[in-house]
Amino acid sequence: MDITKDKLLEKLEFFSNFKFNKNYNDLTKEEKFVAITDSIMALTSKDWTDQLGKKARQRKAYYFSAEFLIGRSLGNNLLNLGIYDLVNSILEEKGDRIKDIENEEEDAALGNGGLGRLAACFLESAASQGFNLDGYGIRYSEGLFKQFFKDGFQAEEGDDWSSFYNPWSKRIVSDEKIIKFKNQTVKACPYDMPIFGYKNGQINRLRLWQAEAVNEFDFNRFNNFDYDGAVREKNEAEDLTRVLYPNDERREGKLLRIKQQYFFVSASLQDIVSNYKKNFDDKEFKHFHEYVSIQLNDTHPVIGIPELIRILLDEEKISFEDSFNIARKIFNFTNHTILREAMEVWSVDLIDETSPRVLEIIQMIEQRLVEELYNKGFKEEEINFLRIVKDDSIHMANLAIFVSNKVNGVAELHTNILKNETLKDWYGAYPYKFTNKTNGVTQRRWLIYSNMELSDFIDRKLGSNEWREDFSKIKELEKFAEDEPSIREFLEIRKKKKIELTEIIKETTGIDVDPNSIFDVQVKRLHEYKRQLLNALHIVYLYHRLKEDKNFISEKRTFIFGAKAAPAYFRAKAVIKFINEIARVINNDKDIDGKIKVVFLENFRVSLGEKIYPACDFSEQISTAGKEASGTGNMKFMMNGAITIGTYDGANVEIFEKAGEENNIRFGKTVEELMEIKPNYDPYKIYQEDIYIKNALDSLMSGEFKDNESYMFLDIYNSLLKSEGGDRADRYFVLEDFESYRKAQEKISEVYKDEMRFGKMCLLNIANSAYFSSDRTIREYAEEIWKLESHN
Ligand code: GP0
Repeated sequence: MDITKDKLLEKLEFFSNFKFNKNYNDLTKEEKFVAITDSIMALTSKDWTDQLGKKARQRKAYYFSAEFLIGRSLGNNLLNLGIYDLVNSILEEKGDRIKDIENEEEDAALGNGGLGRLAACFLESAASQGFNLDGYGIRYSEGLFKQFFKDGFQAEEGDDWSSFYNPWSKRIVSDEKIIKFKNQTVKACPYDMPIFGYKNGQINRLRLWQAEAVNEFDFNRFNNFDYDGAVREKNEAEDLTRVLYPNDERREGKLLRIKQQYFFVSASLQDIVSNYKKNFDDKEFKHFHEYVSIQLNDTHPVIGIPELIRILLDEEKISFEDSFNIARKIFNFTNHTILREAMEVWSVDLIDETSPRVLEIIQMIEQRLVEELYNKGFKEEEINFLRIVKDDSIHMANLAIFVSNKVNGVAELHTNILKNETLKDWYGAYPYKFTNKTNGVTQRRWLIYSNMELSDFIDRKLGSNEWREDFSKIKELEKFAEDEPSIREFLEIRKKKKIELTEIIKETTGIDVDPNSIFDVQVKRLHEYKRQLLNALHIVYLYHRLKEDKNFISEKRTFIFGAKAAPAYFRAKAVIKFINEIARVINNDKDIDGKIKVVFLENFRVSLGEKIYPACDFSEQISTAGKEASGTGNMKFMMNGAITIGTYDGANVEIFEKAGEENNIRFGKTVEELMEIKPNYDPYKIYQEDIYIKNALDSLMSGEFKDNESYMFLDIYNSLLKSEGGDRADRYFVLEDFESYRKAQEKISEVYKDEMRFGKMCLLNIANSAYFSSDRTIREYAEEIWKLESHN
């Protein structure tokens, strides 16, 4: 790929004329964004086409995921193609700033949070390392809702992300597939996006399916004045891929959702099978597994297992036995959570309503499971516990584990909990299937692209930019941990990124924050187990102390939040309102001399994250131990030098281990300790015995913070102190960990005060972040699960 300035200029002018009947210089910023992206697509399309042809007969892995949280693509694609600086200089010559053009791009928010963003990082890392990993998913016409605040309450609106123009994908009509449900037949139309590897010429593919009607328009109905009826089939088909379900880690048993899942895996498997037939002469599919490996991202695509068997059995006339054995070699399954409410269970009715034949095949698989366990010497109750079909429901995780070749958790602690608790009977039956793959994030987007200043600093210090490709070299930064001038330079860069964020805060919220204050940040989905409430109650505590004594803390603090709550998750929305109220009261209280400020940024998303991670001093990773499977935000912060204030949970454990506990702040009870406390846990006692905790909680009820009669604060208060409907009070041990968190927070001021010490700690976090690159994660998947070779 050789993209030169001349070629770019030529294409820019061409697309300006072709698309808009204008010269480039007369385009609006939005049109310029389109002309630039079209030019990139045009200049890379020959290579892409060539590679598709070349790879058709190579082994590939496919990442099946209902979510790909891509965010923006322009900046990252330019970076990976090695032309960011070139395009930057062309735009400068034309009087534009590249960042302004980048800001024109809508985020492709086709995912909820960590799980979807992980999928996007994985595709990028695989391409960058020359692995044939393609993605398959859904092209939702509405991405994750946009969030805004109305009187401090979360409100949502649709995210019509692709209506203007979506330049990164190509609709490939000739690869359409037909999907048959029990009572409906639709077309699946593929939209292909290129995934550019970092300066290696590799282009992989993300194929997202959109549902369309087989017959868009019924002429006769229209002619008989039945206008709605004329387009009914079209609307019903398009409804299938209209929305991304905004539930994160809580699931809804909705017919539409299981139909979405079946829709995209059926289309993807048909695609894989038909390509195989096109490229290989193997009617019996004897070598299929030598070319195909599929990773199931959580249980969402698990219905693909019986669907593949259906295709092989019914359409390719392979025996059930052989089809089943092929499936067993091809599929692998990743679990992302141990939360009960997140394990997908579908009623038999719903599966039947989706595809009766798939239901039959699930029952055949179930038969195999029972036989196999019986032959292993399992007793009846033991077998019953592991059944796929139980009480008229299909347990998707059981189906996945039984058939998959490998099953993995996403951090060491998480995988151990799977083996020893959540899935211990499965582990007993099939120990060799279980493996850990600690998550990672791509340093290209989250460090090199998001924090160019810091990246240039690293180049200068290491005297080379090799670390950008081989991230293990980042370790060499350690040499500068004691070097005062380097630390000063480093702190200056951090300051610059903080000032930039300050400007965004001012623009979007009107709040003035001091860039010299400590930036303490918690950005992630809002969920009780993530414990934004612990953070909030601590802020209230600090505020109460400051009211008594303005000098209670020496360093100014800015608490920054970003979080979307699932629209139906009342308590999560209550916490948003609570934090917004805290912000309103504290930011306007003259008594405390601006010692603390609280900022809740609206609509947290990938493109906002890119501006937040580099500007953070302390990264809040405060989930209840055992609940956050891995966390990936923690890694994005670490790579940018933030210090983690965190519990012993998920990948935090590994962060502490790699970067040293002395360079981070650990607090809170461990999983084991909580298990011991659990039977006799009494949060009410803690509340009564600690006046500050009591005051903080009482602020929910006293009118100090107001919830506009929504009863939201009562709900929060009750959740901490009263057991309700079988749930313990304070299920997530907020009060239990409060004291320890308070001490950890004190340590923040202490650490920050000593600039050199603080800078050194930050630098050591970056230097030890190599393990958290998704390049490392993907290498492990490629070698141990997918058996792929690098084409780099
Ligand atoms: C897990 F089950 N995760 C789910 C889900 O529905 N959505 C989701 O984002 C997350 C985990 O909570 C995680 O710990 C993990 O790192 C991520 O999946 C990727 O494995 C997020 O912090």
